[in-house]
Amino acid sequence: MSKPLNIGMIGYGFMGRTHTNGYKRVPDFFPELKYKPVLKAACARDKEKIQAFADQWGYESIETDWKALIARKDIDAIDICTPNNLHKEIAIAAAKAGKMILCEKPLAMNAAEGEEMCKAVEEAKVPNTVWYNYRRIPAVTFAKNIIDSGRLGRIFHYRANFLQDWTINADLPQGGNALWRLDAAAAGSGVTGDLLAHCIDTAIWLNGSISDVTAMTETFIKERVHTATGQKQKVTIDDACAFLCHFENGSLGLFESTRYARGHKALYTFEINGENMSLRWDLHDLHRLEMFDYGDEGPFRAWKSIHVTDAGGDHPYMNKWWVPGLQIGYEHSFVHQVADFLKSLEEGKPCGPTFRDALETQKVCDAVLQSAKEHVWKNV
Ligand code: 4PW
Repeated sequence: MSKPLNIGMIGYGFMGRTHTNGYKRVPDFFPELKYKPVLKAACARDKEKIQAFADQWGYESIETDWKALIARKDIDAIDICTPNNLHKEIAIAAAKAGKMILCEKPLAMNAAEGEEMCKAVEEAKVPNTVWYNYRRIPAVTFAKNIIDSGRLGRIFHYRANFLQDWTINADLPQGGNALWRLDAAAAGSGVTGDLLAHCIDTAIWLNGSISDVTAMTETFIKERVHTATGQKQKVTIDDACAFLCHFENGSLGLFESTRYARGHKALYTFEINGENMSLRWDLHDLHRLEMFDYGDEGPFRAWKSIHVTDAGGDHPYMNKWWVPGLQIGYEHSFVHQVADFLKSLEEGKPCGPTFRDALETQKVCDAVLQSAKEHVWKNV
């Protein structure tokens, strides 16, 4: 018999939609799970907008004050989809009220905040997870399984990119609905927390901890009009960031992210090179995992593509969807995260990345930004 898990969603933007879609799809495609998400309430300050969101997506009720949402006895789990500057306060209050928490990435504005959030969820012993969704794209999970099997041998290199071009226009304001990502007061940082954080989360998951970093950042557009004041203000986010690092396993890392790569909307790629095998992946072709296996001989010792739909049931998550050979997409990574979270509740196990896991990513982000500021190597 299914057990309802009442969701209280805070926020209604892009991520509010991706997460809600996850909650809605899970019962149909993962019917074996004991818990079933119920869209109990959606919350935001703007009553009209949150009502429209609730009506469209099927939330039973609305709140305009997140404290009132957290106080409700009929809410089991709080989903935090607000700008980053609200994550800490909401998460700590939700933990104190004994609610489970699913928090949008990055965990916090910085590691000091993240530390407080970890303490709060750990003291309250509430299940928690952070939406680093790319881990749950089947080809990425498959790469993790291959790496964990040891087939790559000693790892030498890891490199990743996350490239976009949506902020090249100097007339774009900072602050306000979709544009809070450009306002350091709301976002904490620019591409480092927004995009590189994804690359770092995946990298740590696949290749282990990062020990030290050296970075450079650039802010190409120095001033933008702030939506709240209508005045030009200094831009303090990083528009672009690149860093080198050492992993604890002795391999070298190379990461780049920007919102100024004309032509790129969401190019997330990574490559890992081991002594026996290399793997590479590209979000634009998300089912393809490219592999070079040095164990292959003669003309077969070459790059190959494994299309993570061909075997259907043999690839992570794929047997939950259609028939072998057919595709799924970006939004399914969120469905998988909901399913894994519900399964972790059944099993009484943590659902990674937990707040504690995401704090490690946050610490790397902090070290990256500090290194860029000081022009020196920084330990994580
Ligand atoms: O979390 C990231 C967002 O803030 C996403 O994965 C991609 O970049 C899509 O939008 C932004």
